[in-house]
Amino acid sequence: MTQTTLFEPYTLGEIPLANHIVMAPLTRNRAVAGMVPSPDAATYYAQRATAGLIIAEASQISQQGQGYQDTPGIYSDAQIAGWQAVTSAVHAAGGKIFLQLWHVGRISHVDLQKDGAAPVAPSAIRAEGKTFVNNTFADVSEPRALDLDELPGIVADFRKAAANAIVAGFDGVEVHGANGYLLDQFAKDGANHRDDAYGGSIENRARLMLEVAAAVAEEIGAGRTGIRLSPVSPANGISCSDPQAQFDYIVRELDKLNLVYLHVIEGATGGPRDNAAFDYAALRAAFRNTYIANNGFDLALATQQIAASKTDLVAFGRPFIANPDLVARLKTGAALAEPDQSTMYGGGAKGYIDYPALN
Ligand code: 8OZ
Repeated sequence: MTQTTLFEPYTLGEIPLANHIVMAPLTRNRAVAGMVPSPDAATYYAQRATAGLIIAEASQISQQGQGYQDTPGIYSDAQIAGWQAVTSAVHAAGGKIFLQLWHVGRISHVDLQKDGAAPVAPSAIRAEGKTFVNNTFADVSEPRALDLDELPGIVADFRKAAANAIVAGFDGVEVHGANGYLLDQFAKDGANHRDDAYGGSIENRARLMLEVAAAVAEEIGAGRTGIRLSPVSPANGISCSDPQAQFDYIVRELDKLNLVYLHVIEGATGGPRDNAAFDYAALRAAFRNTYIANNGFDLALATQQIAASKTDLVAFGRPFIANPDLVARLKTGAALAEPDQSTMYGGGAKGYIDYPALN
């Protein structure tokens, strides 16, 4: 096997990481009443604290930003307290942990919204897609277009959520700009047909994402602010006619903010990696700080991409579900366990905190 730096320490901005392995954010739908992270979440994340960095699951910045049943929030005091238990457990285990900040936009359902309101989106275009609500999969609801004067409130919600995450003890936050959720909906013309300052041109479609990134970085520091993008992923029914030009621009602008990392889902979320031609090296070259690559990595690909300087860190998602000690297993070449699909989303401790580590 080629030499790998995967298991060596790395410094993310000013944050020392034990290795180059990141646990990607994974939606697990186990929040308890009030969308508070479950007490089991502290155990679950602490079990995985040998990752150099954990990025905790997407957490809504407001009730409006919720799109699935039982996903945790980061807008109430009870949610902050719930997350405090998680960050303490991870820090006690020697790990580092960021929180992913999420607004789903049109990928939601009236039954999750205040007073049964329509979910919000750049334009009133319903996505082809499903959400999980009322214990079943359901078509997402017809959204309404956000008014121009509502956008500052969304930026403010992200800003407040970032401040809350720091109060909860997180080492930083990741802005969810990927997978067909609100910020990706604004960025991509398949979902954004606006004719105001937030639609049309590349600059206009990028505006909301860049305003959010700037506000979060101003609030908690650029050294604690990362962002996740998925330029060519069709996840959640999103499409873009000009992803290279759009994301080259976005990343050039993000670089000006000096964000600590750029986390990119390369290809289609969950695979394949080569669904569309895209020059990820151009994004990496435009960004001075840490690049985190994600999607379908195994040890060989991670080793090869780091050696070829295509990425700084590698984020593994699914493999962390059934392998709490993924880092040790990769290091020793031990076999990886396969996750049970039926306990992936929702439920209790089973399929969550009962996957054993190897001794
Ligand atoms: C799986 C199920 C629900 C949401 C994403 C936050 O794709 C998610 C998600 C993943 O980014």
